[in-house]
Amino acid sequence: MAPAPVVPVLTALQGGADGRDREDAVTVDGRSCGYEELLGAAGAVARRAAGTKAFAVEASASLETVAAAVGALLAGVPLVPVPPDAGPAERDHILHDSGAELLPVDFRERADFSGEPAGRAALILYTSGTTGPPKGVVIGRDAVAACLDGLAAAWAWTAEDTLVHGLPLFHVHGLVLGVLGALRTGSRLVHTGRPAPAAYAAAGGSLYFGVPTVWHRVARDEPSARALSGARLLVSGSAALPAPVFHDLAALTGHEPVERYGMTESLITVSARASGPRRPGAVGTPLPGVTTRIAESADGIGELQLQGPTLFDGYLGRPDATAAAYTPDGWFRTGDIASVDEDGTHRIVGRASTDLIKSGGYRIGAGEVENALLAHPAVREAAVVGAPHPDLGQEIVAYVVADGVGERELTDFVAAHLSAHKRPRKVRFLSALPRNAMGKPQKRLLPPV
Ligand code: MLC
Ligand code: AMP
Repeated sequence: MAPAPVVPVLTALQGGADGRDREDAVTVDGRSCGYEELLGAAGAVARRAAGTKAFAVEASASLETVAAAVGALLAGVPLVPVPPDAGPAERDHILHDSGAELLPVDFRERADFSGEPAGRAALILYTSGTTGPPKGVVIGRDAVAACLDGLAAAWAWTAEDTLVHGLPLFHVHGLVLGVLGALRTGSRLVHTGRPAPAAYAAAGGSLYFGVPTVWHRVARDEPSARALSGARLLVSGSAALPAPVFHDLAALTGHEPVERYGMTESLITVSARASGPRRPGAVGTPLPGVTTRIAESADGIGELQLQGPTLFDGYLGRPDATAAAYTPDGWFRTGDIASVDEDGTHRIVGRASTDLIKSGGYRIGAGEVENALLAHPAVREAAVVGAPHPDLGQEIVAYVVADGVGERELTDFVAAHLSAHKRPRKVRFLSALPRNAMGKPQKRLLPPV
């Protein structure tokens, strides 16, 4: 039997949508291009990537990163986006683990790539677990297509929209939803470089994406928030949107934000609808094709588990970790604790492990930061936690046992080794970590921040 054809992902970009005539179909950090130009630049990337098993790019917020993502899909070779501020430890791990070579992208290059896509994997995104270095999450083209079609239906997202956001282009939110989503639906894209409230206000979009930290900052900047009243839909995700931010946004912009829930491994699986109720603290109902269940719950609260077309293909080279992510009867274990209201509305109430921290919408493994701290010669012991924070959701706090080193030096050390957003925001020095009789550190016995 002939293999099934590889699914097209960027249907609007490649299908002759109206965007073809628009010189500013895609704007990133002040630079714009039309669809023809983008396809030409991506064609040049695809030619260079063809024949490799994966390729990496420095995923700055730029047209180059957009061309790389499109080029990867044209060639059918997975893209490995490297956070531009990744320090040597993180960068070496990503490149070594994926086997991808860093490809320089020159947006002025043009080529017409007419080959068929070679394979089904679209992206390999590195994401943190509770311990150890980040794992490569292999995301298929079919999963991306299914997710984006589900979201387009949920949010009435069409080529009439102008999508605005300023999120990083090395995670699902900014790259899959924020770039590939625009190129599949045909909506104009304005990426603001950074997700600053004033830049959101100036962009004049209809559809806005942000993580809760961004929405918190918008809500505190009244003129910018009021400028969003002409939009159609404000969408929040990647972490829990605090209820006060929901209410402030509604009051200032006239729009109750739509909240949706997802993960790198599952893409977006649950969302409130443009046409339906939006409730603070709730993430809506499953997207088309997604089935959810709450595990092991007497009180209706337990781990959220999933099945559906948007799930990942596995952790790269880690069949053990991939198998462990599923229950024996084949459900993906999100690690998030949730409940479901009588009408099917899902609420995410926490995480099973406190060692997975969400700060500013970034997922950060406590173990990864602990290992970075322990690499400093003055540090003897380290325990890292996420402490509640009004703007970041959680802030990274490190408790260390160390001699002759200050807070700033340790913070900079982690920022330089891993990346800036993984740095502790606070460091507390202890004479010893609290441990149980077995000698295991007891994070719940750490002193308050
Ligand atoms: C500060 N900086 C340092 C530093 N201290 N640099 C090096 N060493 C130090 N010690 C610099 C930073 O590099 C940065 O520079 C600047 O100071 C501010 O850094 P920051 O404090 O870390 O940024 P902040 O303003 O707090 O960031 C907030 C934020 C960011 C919201 C902009 O957290 C963000 O972009 N979050 C989005 C995360 C995201 O997209 N998650 C989606 C995951 S996908 P400079 O020059 O850069 O300003 C997912 C699936 C789903 O979850 O459901 O969506
Ligand atoms: P990441 O792999 O970076 O995409 O992080 C996924 C995690 O982000 C999930 O497991 C959740 O803990 C969290 N998350 C994403 N969206 C939401 C949301 N709307 N509400 C609460 N948590 C969320």
